[in-house]
Amino acid sequence: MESKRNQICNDEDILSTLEKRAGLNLFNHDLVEYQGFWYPDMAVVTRTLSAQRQFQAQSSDVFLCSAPKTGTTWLKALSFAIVSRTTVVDDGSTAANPFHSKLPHGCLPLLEISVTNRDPNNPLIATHLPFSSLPESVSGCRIVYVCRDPKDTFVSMYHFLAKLATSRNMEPVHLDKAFELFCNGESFYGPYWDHVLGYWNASLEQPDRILFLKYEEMMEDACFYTKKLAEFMGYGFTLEEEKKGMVEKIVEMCSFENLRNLEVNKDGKVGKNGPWEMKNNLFFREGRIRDWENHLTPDMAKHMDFITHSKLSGSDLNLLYHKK
Ligand code: PAP
Repeated sequence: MESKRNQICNDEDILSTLEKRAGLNLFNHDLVEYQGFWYPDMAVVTRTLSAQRQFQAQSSDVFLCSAPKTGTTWLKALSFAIVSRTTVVDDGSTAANPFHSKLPHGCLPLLEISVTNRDPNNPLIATHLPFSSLPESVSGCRIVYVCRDPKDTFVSMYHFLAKLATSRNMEPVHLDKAFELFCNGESFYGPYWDHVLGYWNASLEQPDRILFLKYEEMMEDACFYTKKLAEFMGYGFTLEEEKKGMVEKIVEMCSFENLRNLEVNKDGKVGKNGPWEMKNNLFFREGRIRDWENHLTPDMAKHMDFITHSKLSGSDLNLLYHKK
């Protein structure tokens, strides 16, 4: 009892000293710095701290990890469709397919928001937490990480936040200001490069446990990466399933075009009536590689590439996508 009370006091002390700063964030909230990264608000930090203290992962759990705007929605959809393919794909009916009633985000829990009431048949848990802040018990579980060229990640984040602000009658951040903040690492779950490097380095140390994916490579060969993802998660396709076109069906079902055009993703909302309520259609914009060419000046692109080269120097990770 005494030690619990001490821990609560200790946690309150930790939380009260955290730095807050205006940055590139949801609903123009101040960012909160925790363990070297910027969090969207104090409530998320509080829940992260409590997950770090209490969350007990099962060895069969699979963590889907990403910085925001790097392909999270797609990775969630593919992974969920893979593990529940008997209902999602085989059944074929709209009623059995959760993608017709919710955004892929609603199909699995988010570690730093809610992991209570888990479906025992679903081993998937998503998180935007950086590798270094994952709860201790995750160290025995498989992790899939997806990343994306920083320029496209930024452009996607900028549009998402601008639309979100407008939907709440708030002033959207200006592109130049947003660019400066992102480059300084002052964006939610940023610095982006540190987030990627944490998982990259861990994947080099533990390649059997951490699958490191790139959005652009997945876009170029979605079937190949869907098979790879399924095998990694322990849900590999049988020859029979492959012959029946199961891989292609999953790729098609989870494609940008298909998900974007579902009624629920045109009109529905996620986090209904809560502080984070958002329209599902915000998660589907262009779904393309190199859309940054339409939004960044050549100087901006050069500047961000320079940061990427500097931040990643010494690692052999190439985050910049070049057309084949
Ligand atoms: P989140 O972190 O808020 O969940 P996330 O899904 O990581 O966002 O990123 C959104 C991007 O993925 C958007 O990119 P864009 O702004 O450049 O268009 C979105 O369009 C894209 N996206 C969403 N669903 C898919 C999909 N099924 N296939 C490919 N890209 C997708």
